Amino acid sequence: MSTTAPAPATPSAPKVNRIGLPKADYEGGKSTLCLGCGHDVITKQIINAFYEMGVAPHKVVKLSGIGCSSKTPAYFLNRAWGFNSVHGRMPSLATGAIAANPTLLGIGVSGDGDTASIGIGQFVHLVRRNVPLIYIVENNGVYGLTKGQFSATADLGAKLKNGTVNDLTPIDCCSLAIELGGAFVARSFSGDMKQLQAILEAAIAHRGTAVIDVISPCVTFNDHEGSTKSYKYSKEHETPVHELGFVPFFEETLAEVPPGESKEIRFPDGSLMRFKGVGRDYDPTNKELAMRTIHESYAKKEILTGLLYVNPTKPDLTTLLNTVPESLATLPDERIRPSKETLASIMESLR
Ligand SMILES: Cc1ncc(C[n+]2csc(CCOP(=O)(O)OP(=O)(O)O)c2C)c(N)n1
Ligand code: SF4
Ligand SMILES: [Mg+2]
Repeated sequence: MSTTAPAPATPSAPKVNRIGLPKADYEGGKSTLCLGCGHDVITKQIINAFYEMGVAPHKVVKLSGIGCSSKTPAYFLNRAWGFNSVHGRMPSLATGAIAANPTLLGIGVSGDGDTASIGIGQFVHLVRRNVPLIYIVENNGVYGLTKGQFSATADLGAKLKNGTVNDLTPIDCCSLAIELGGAFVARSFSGDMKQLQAILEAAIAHRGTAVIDVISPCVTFNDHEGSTKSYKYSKEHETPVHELGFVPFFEETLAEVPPGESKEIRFPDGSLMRFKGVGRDYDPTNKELAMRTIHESYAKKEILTGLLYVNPTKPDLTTLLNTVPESLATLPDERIRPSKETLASIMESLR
């Protein structure tokens, strides 16, 4: 019998991403949402996407309004900047934050109530201005936080648990965003994690507003028979318009969708999205086709998912305004104050 004690196991170093950070650095506080809530799955995919893309957490600003969905920025990227705004007012806050510091990558998380009801006025102007922001609508068709009343995205004929039927026309955040000039408009489903992650990674690569409407079932108030935002209904009706293969700029060779079989779109940072058609001919750069397909699909009760429309060359707000690509807080006095001579000539011009 050997008397030598076995060598103590050396703990293996944690796996890190391309900037040397472990996944734990992309996590946040423990979720307080209901067990099984779709919003928690989206949080997980946000963590995965930022980790895989190697985004430095301190270079991110995360923003939200009010709702269960709007609580979720507390559950990812602990070391990012953050602000939880008033209900429906996240877009104006995001516009200010990004205008003041365009070096930050902005991500806003909202709900269907926060976006399509109280916040609709703010949402439309954010998209119209193409503010550089990843804008996620965690869409469950109800106001989850206030106990499950219909929101403005609830489908015609959808039923609440108590039997109330929705008889108002729904607002479709994707067609609305395309109509307003949105240059990155996607829909996904929290149950389709692979597709959602590819869309989130592409949104990180995009410069401009990236609207991502994610069907995210509310297990407590809207997951029953008669709901059109339940897990069962969404699984049965999800209709991806294409298969997505995202190739980040630093991994040119890795793509699940092989080249040659697909359409390719390049983003400003050099990343690439490959689109392989599924069942129909679809061109995500054709706005009219996108609108028509969304409408036809809705009439057939399909939940159309994918990157529905993209135009990576549309100038974002900071480019349009020609603002300095630096944080205003770090600019020295001599760059933010007009000289005496300039002030004098302005005064002269006003006489
Ligand atoms: C100004 C204002 N009006 C109303 C409310 C009440 N309220 C809180 S959350 C919410 C709706 C949230 O719904 P949604 O954005 O869909 O988020 P979910 O909880 O479903 O994720 C409402 C109406 C509020 N907090 N502030
Ligand atoms: S009430 Fe609904 S939306 Fe809110 S945490 Fe629970 S399951 Fe999620
Ligand atoms: Mg909701």
